[in-house]
Amino acid sequence: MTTPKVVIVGAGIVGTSLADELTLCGWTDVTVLDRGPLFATGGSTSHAPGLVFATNPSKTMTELASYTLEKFSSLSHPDGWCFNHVGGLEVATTETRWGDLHRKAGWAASRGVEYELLVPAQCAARYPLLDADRILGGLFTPRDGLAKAIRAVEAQAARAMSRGARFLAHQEVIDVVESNGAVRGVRTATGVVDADIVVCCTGFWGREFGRRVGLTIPLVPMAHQYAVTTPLESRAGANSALAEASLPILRHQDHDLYYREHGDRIGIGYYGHRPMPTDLSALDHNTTTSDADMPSKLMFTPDDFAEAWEQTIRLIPELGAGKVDDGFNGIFSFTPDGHSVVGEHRDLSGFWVAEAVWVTHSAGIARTVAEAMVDGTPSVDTHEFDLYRFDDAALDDDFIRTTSSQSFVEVYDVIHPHDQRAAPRRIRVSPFYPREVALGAEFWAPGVWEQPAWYETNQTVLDELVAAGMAIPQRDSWSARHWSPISVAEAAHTRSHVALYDMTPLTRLDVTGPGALDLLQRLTTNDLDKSVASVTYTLLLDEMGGIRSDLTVTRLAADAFRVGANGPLDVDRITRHLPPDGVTLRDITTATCGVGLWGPLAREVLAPITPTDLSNDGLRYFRCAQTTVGSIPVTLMRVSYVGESGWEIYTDAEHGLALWDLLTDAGRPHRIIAAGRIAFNALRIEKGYRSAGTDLTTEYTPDAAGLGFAIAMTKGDFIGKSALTSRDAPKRLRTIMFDDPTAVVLGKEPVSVGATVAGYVTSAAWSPTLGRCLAYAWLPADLDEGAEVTVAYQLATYRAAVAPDVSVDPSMSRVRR
Ligand code: FAD
Ligand code: THG
Repeated sequence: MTTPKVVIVGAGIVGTSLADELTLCGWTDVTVLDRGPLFATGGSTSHAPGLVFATNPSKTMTELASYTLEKFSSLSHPDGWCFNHVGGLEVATTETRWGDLHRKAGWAASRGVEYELLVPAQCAARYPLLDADRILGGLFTPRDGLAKAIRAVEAQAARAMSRGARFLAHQEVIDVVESNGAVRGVRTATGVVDADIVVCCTGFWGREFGRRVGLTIPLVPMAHQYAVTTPLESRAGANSALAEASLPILRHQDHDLYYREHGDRIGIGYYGHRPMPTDLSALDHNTTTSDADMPSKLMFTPDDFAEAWEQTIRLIPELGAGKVDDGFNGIFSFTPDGHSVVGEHRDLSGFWVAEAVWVTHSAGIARTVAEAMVDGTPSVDTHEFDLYRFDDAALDDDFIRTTSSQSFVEVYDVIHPHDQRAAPRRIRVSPFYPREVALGAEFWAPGVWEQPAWYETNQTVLDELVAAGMAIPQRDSWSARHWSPISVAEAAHTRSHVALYDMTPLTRLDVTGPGALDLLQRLTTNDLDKSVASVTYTLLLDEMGGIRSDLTVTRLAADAFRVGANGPLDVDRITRHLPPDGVTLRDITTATCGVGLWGPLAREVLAPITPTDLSNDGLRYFRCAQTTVGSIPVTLMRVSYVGESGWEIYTDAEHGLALWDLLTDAGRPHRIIAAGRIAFNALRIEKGYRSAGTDLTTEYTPDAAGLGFAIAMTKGDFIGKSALTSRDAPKRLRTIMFDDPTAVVLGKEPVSVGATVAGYVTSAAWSPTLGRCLAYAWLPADLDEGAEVTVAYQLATYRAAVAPDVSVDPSMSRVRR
């Protein structure tokens, strides 16, 4: 059997792991080229101290790390171990960190990572060098430990070579050869190496390499300090030269520090210094390079380490008698959101990227890329590290530099799920922005769009509701961050009166042309061949039947569809499936704007200012009308993610302010308010609506997610259809309701049935209608409604019960009224 010719550029841990994984799949025509010597190439892997902590906010990244460390354990190398399970210990010196360690323990619990929360004396028992009086406790993870990165490279390379792969040193790839939109090979100083597939595994050189093929790979090479101390008397003879270490790897994140043993010395890594972005053009000739073969190793800058040393001596007093013996500033990649960058170039077929990958996730990412290449669909959800997850506006140089530096600064910080970056901000604002500012909007910018989270001027609405007897429990300090009780009042007011929601950031696409219907029918699950003016809720699946996203599709004309999507990944998916002709895709998001006008009084607001018959029969639920509001041309869609009667109203961006003003004027007699994202989220959870990326991922099928109604098995073929019938669904997305009205969770908490962790929360919100927190959780399929569960949140355990899927308006009487 002939398999594709693969050239991997870069023989670091990522390129080599990929060669191993590909050859394991039977793709044996693999050539790995590196500009440096083999296998200490001079890249980041050559000197990585190799600490592996599997626990991570991302479920997928936890799984990829777990795979990596178990795989490395199973590798054999003549010089000794490739992975040493010394265990991992993170210590807390502040209450906030101690809460955070409980949060991490929760992630570990629901993902099958062994862990133990330890009191200070237990920490000191595991790590006798610690001053136990300085710490509040620790999180111990026994399967974590040290990867011997170079050995893991050599062991995997040897295996790959035994299956036919070639590794070539001193082969700098200077160009990619392409024709007709596909790669044909790579060029080195000595000639062209033919290839059907080229994979960019060039580590922190990735950004530069991507430029050769017109691709922005958003990463910044950043220096990070690593030092090794003089020997510790108490550790003399504690570790054999072979073992190197027996104490757990240690993290002291309150001061951006981590530690491992090197025999009787301690290695110290530091993230607390100023960000040090590195100019690659200077590297190869850099006189500050401490090792001729190591462009990734810059001279140690002791001044930047002063605080690290001071804090280290406090935590590990015995080091006070010693000093830093050796150190360097090592370079590796940081990205705008801290995640890797992985995928195939959309406009150059056969060009793949696996960049900004830590040793920790290297084998897992390599396996994922191999699956994507060989099988077409990876076995894990990849949206967090997909090459195309970024908005175009986030691929600007300044944005990448600023946000990636911030990723460095925050790498060990306690990050709240709703923390917002300080800069750059106001990259994209809706036309309503000045009005939102005037209303005291508190803005969030999870991507590049500014979005009101709540409006301070709605304090009056809150005051009234409280005066009328509404009780909004005080929150604990963690869940009170980035939150205001005003948001609860906004949600309640939407259910009792009417509110305006800014929908401008929702991705809107026009798919038009004679092939438009066929394309969307093949790409999505529901039947879109309905009458003009229909709106349809439909799903994008992967080839294995897992959910990639959910969309609304509006048929504006026989050959014209308006797609409401969830962001750049949906655009990428559709773009990749465009036929050579017959379909035009246009992203109209920034050229247009929109509001959701929802609530029992929405009809009273809109009817007087539009000629369209808004009665229930005039414009039915899930139908659209192209009409006017005042004299503004608009598209009305009778859709409501908050589960109230009303419309999404879209117009061209230049009419935005006028539309806002018309609606607020018309709404004044009905006490219209503007409401923000927190209210929006609470209302959609009350209504049972899911959110792609958090509640929905490719790990789960539509039936499991409660979205079987959006599948039209009787229409023609669509992507993922054939897989649906055979896929097992042991879990279901369920709604749970907490017993205690003051209990609030934020997402990703473990959910137990009896004493067993059985699932995890995806999203949650405090429901004004029920006076309780509601959450979605992936739970065993056989749990009955009413079944009791417990949820671990910080240091508390909350009781909750499996609730009906839809808490508010299950009969649809509100939305259809
Ligand atoms: P690299 O190892 O840099 O490999 C890229 C290769 O591409 C290089 O060999 C380079 O020579 C080659 N190359 C580049 N351009 C070309 C070209 N044009 N033609 C041919 N070849 C080319 N990670 C952890 O998980 N745990 C840790 O504890 C940890 N600690 C770290 C401490 C320090 C001080 C540093 C610097 C990094 C640390 N990391 C750690 C990060 C980790 O080392 C890197 O993320 C990882 O090694 C990257 O692997 P890679 O294969 O992508 O890149
Ligand atoms: N508005 C528009 N497009 C969107 C969203 C939106 N696209 C992305 C995302 N949000 C899609 N999510 C949903 C989720 C649920 C519903 C609409 C969009 C919804 N569901 C009805 C239900 O489940 O009862 C569908 C009923 C039906 O199929 O008839 O309304 O907010 N434009």
